[in-house]
Amino acid sequence: MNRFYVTTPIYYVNDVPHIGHCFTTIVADTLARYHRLAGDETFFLTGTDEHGEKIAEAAALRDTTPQAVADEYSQRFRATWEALGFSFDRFIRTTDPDHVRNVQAVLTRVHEAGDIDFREYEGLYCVGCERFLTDRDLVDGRCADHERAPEPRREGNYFFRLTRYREWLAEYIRAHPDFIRPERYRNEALAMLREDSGLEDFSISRPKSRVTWGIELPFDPDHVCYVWFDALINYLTGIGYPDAPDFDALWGATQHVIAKDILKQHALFWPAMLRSMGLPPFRHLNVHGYWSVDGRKISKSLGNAVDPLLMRERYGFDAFRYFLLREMVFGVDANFTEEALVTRANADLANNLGNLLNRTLNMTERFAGGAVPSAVAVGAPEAEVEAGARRAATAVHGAVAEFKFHDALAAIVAFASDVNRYLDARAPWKQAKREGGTAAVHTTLYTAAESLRWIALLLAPFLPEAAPRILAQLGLAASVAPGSLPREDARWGALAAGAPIARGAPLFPRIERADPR
Ligand code: ME8
Repeated sequence: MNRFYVTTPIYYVNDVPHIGHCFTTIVADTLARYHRLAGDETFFLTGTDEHGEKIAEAAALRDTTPQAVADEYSQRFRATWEALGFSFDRFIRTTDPDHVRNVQAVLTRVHEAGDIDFREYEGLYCVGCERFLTDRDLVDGRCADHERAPEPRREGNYFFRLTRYREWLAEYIRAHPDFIRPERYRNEALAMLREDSGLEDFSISRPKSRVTWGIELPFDPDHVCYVWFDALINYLTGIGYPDAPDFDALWGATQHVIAKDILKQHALFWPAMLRSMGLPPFRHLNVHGYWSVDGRKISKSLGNAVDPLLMRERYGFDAFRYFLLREMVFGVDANFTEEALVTRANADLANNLGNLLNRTLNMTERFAGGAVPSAVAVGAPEAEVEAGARRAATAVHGAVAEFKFHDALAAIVAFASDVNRYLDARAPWKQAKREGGTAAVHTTLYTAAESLRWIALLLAPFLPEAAPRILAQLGLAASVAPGSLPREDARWGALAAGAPIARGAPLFPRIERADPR
């Protein structure tokens, strides 16, 4: 049995879910659905990252407790993800008791391995980043990411001896070319590991005199664990580390999905921590680029973060989801505008796919009594459509394996165009007028309907609301069962003739215009 384990970053509870968090979660959800449909044993983990100074600071500003802030924002993420229909198997919180236990167990283990020691440290600290900055992180004396001046700090911290793992890790990344992908991020990780890159051990504790919101170090009750050391371990807790029966099997199938902002922690800190605690590395780290909105960086001060619930209300969540997956080349930055979403949804979903479905259903009512007809006069044009369906399946599977979701969707939509052209060329409305034309009309309509069945199944991981509705309108059971993802050698013609179609509201109505934001 193939296994598949996919994770998103756990999101900080100082922000509300926006297009960026939503995109990563859409990618993970798409992959989880894809693997479930392929029949693989699948686990999908998402959740919230709740400790650290950033949260304590937000609580102090609001005159409340960190726990109250964490509860409120974590619930907000969870409720949003549920409303959007994400199919996660666990929503983890770093305040969950099993996670707290695991972090302490890992700290003990890594400490015993001799990888933690105590040092005085002096430097410039950015609470936004939750770390000491180096010169490279500064622009005009301010943190380049958070645009705030860091604070000078001198304190005793425990350090994880990352530098001990530098050579091993560089070697591992070189020997496993797709461990970190796409390649540009692998190269970035290797650059960070170069001897002259200034790689340092990293601090894993904060003194309680300054921060109390965190997990206490098992070997020194005067310190709490640094939020990143705590957070990364969620990926283990989520699948029942250390003693769940299928932990090892799932761990070996781990696919982390993140954006480029947290590459260093995942590409360097995390594999070294795993090695220190005696676990093998995860399978792949998959890194995507950043979304900007209307050409600008998403920022709280601009208030331009796109609310996925609002997008769902305006355009339907599948249209939003389609746009994000179709527009961003995984690994490269992309820009979001509502105008582009509307243009893309109208061209691909309304005018192409939706049109193919509507005309097939209309003509089935008109020329075949409202039930899927039989294909009785199959010829070269039908064989060509069938070959197109198989090519689309091959393209989808190849693209998903490489995280090229835009290519997968392009292949499905291109196949829908081909079927539209096939319908134009066969012209059932003309075929019907010819003497004895019924067999030809029925064959044409069956071919279109069977193509739509393939399209719906291939689309199901990407558009989980629309795909079952396409199937339902074709008169098929609306559920998409595990194992139903068509491979290139799947049976063509599995759509049973005789089933009554069930035309409903148009699946992808044309969107008239983008709403002003
Ligand atoms: O970093 N474009 O949490 P976070 C694309 N708690 N993706 C974006 C994005 C954008 N503009 N903005 C955010 C943390 N993201 C830590 C993670 S994991 C052990 C701990 C997404 O709330 C993207 O997935 O800041 C990015 O990596 C993540 O949100 C950062 O979320």
